[in-house]
Amino acid sequence: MLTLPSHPAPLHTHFTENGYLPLPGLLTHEGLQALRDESARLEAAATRRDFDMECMADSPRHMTTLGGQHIAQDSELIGSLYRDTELLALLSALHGTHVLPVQEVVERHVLNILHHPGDTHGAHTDDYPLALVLFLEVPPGSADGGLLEFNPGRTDLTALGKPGTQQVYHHAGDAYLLRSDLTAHRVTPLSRPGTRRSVLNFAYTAKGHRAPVTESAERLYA
Ligand SMILES: O=C(O)CCC(=O)C(=O)O
Ligand SMILES: [Fe+2]
Repeated sequence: MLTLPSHPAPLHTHFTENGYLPLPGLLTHEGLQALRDESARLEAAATRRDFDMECMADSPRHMTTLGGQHIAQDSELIGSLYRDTELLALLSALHGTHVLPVQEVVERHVLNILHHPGDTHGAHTDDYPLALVLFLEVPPGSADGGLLEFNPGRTDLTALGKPGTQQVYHHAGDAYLLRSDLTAHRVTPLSRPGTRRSVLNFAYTAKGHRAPVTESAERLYA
């Protein structure tokens, strides 16, 4: 299912310095295929969302989502990948401290699908400190939108688009790890009809981390 990097130490340094770490090819070919099949099956229960998120500076949400409660009930595959011992060990090595699964079910693991022109996951920070995002489907090229945009070390949403902002394209089967509670981030709008971008977002926490403080997950996934 996964091809784990064999030398995490330099990656830990990179992650600590940038708050973002690309993990190209984290999913094996078979793993990607299995998760694509699973998400295609689960998508029937997903919900269309079109609104502005008040608690995140009214940034737009135009996307189809499936919350963690559905995934926990209906997907043994995703539930067990989320708790995979080797994956947790890798994340702990990358973060430099013991990483824990999130207890709260709604935002523990979610499926986000952008599939219409203009679809976007607007600016926000996450409730939990770590987001592992797994790419299942992506637009053909970086000109088609669906890029991860973030500004390292900046929590204020107004930092997006300002100097230091990065935009990153990922391929299907890639993943990235983001220090998502302390890094303002968004997904740029899809620009072309007929393209899809679907990801699984696995949220993780660490000992002593505070409980979620925003309503954003309830609004997007409940
Ligand atoms: O789709 C992405 O790359 C980011 C997802 C995200 O930020 C989230 O689900 O909180
Ligand atoms: Fe996020």
